[in-house]
Amino acid sequence: MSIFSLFQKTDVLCPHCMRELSLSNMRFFCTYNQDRHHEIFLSILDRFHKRLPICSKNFCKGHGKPAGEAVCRFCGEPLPPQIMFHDKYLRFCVLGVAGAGKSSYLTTMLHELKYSGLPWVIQAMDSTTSKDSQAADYNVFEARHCPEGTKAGVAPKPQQWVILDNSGENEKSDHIPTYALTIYDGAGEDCEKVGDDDIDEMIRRYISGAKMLVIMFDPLLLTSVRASLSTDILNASMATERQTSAPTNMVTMVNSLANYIRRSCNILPGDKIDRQAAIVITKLDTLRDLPNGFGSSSTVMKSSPHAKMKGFVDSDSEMVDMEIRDWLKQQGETAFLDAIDANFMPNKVRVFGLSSFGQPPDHLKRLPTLTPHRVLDPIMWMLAAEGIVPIL
Ligand SMILES: Nc1nc2c(ncn2[C@@H]2O[C@H](COP(=O)(O)OP(=O)(O)OP(=O)(O)O)[C@@H](O)[C@H]2O)c(=O)[nH]1
Ligand SMILES: [Mg+2]
Ligand SMILES: [Zn+2]
Ligand SMILES: [Zn+2]
Repeated sequence: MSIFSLFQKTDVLCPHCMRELSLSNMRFFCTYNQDRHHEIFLSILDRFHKRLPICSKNFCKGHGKPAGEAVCRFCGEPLPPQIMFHDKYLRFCVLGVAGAGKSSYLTTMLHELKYSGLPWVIQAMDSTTSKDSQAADYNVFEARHCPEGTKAGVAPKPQQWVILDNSGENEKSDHIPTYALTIYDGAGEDCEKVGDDDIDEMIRRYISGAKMLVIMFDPLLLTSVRASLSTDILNASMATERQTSAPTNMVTMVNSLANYIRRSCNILPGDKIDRQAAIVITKLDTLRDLPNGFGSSSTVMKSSPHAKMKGFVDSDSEMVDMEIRDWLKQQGETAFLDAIDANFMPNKVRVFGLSSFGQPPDHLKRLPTLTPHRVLDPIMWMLAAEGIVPIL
């Protein structure tokens, strides 16, 4: 793609503030003279051709060259070049109450994505993502410790990734498809707020800008599960400082999360949420040996076929969806399922189950050797919906 034809496509959002970008709401800089960064302004022709402005300063090393840096006019953050050159822009938001397992999931999911055997190169787009994800990855995979709770009240910076697709279908052309990926992991405490107090403006934009919502539920909040699980496993697998000992009603949880999403996306209270939503039951490892858990012969307990098959195996995912719904019914949680169907569009919602760690942590929150289970399933569903991986 030529550098001059950047803005022909529609889907350019600032990855930091999720506002739609056109040439006029970006500022451009010439970066050729390192000591003398200077702003370059768009000419009428630049606007007409939707192209980057060119430095016309006499004696500048960058004279005649297009701007080397762009900044979002709304939030002032620099725009990584990948955000302008990508073929597809994927954005997803991980939501759920405190301690549901969101941050643990993201860390292991990204780790698995890098080593999944899929023909992709995953690169951090900015230095914050690179630094933060390295620290999170080290904490979980090397130091083997559960993540800290995510800070509430303010929007944490979303992670910005880029996927280079080497699957070779385009061998003849010299173009490698690239997908920009923005992932937002909020604090559970923020999602739990009910009532109409203002949601942080930034959090609101991340949620409404997301293509897919990953909504996580902790099975350890179910009364039937708590009754049959050992106290040791229960304590080790809960964010004890954040999750209250009294189990929260799952129905209230779905409804309040749905309202939180509605308020963020300006959806009327009576309307269903028209957004791809993955409903994810976390910490599956704790249910493995329970009499009222999932048997080892169930599909959800078997390893995931998607990455191995380099596509999204729809029949497997439908089976998992069905098994979890059946299981929830057996636990007496029909109202939870009804609440999901009442809030989300039936053809856009799917139930997933996963375990980020594969086994429970110990009482000091230290982790055993990690064996993440089905952590790529929700993202493979999104990639399939975007036409990036085939539906098998
Ligand atoms: N057994 C088990 N426990 C898990 C798993 N994932 C997370 N946990 C437990 O859940 C706790 C909370 O996990 P986090 O990933 O921090 O949860 P969060 O949703 O990010 O929480 P907030 O940041 O407070 O919103 C961890 O400290 C672990 O004890 C898992 O796969 N298996
Ligand atoms: Mg967290
Ligand atoms: Zn911005
Ligand atoms: Zn210049």
